[in-house]
Amino acid sequence: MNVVVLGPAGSGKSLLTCRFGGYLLKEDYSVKFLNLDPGCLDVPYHCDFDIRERFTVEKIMAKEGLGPNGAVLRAMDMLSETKIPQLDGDFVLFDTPGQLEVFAFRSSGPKIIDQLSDPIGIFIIDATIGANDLPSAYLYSLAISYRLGIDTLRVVNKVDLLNKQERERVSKILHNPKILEKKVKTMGVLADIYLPMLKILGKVIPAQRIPLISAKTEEGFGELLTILHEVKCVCGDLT
Ligand SMILES: Nc1nc2c(ncn2[C@@H]2O[C@H](COP(=O)(O)OP(=O)(O)O)[C@@H](O)[C@H]2O)c(=O)[nH]1
Ligand SMILES: [Mg+2]
Repeated sequence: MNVVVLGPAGSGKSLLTCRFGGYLLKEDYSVKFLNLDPGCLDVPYHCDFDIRERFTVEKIMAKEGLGPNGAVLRAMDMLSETKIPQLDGDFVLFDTPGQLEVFAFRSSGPKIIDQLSDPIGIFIIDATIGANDLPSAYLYSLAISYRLGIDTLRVVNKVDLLNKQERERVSKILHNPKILEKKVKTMGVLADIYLPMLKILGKVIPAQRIPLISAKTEEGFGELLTILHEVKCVCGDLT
């Protein structure tokens, strides 16, 4: 199964790749790890393929006299021309570039995803964004999945950083996003857009299982594995 780990910078893509891969190995699956982030200094797992052996953002900066943003753009264009090796494994995990928006909204993301057979995305929502902003993170995940053309399940990561009340609030909103209605109403003219959107999310989000996980403590990994199996092995339905 080709699993592409997606999420904003710092949401925990690399740590989740490392720890969830380790968890799968302990469960006796064969696992391959691929790092597609040319900008990272280090990854916490042993790579079976590492894009940094071909190019890095740092070297591009030095060689082409570019600043960090220019070099990231250049690196993403180079990534789009890269042939990804086809590796065998029960789970082939792809850790993606730190700057998700550059990966997704330039050609590299869609071109990489196109090379993978039957991929599934795991989109990380960082729990520290706060419960009230879960809908915005969810909408962002939809935009990314749409752009990349990949079926994606969502996880809320870093729940170890939430206290009991915050965790309950996250669970509550995932079960019923419409409880945010009062907050949205205070947002002025854009409420005309947000309110109908919240109604749709109120139907869509509770129908999905969005596990609360921690890449640090490995909480929720069992549930994540179950969902992956259900999505890819049984019915292809994300609910
Ligand atoms: N407490 C906590 N920290 C996490 C978790 N997942 C990632 N981190 C930390 O968040 C930071 C960014 O993680 P990283 O995997 O590099 O994010 P990436 O940019 O998405 O690859 C690192 O300091 C991680 O140790 C988690 O579940 N809990
Ligand atoms: Mg990373």
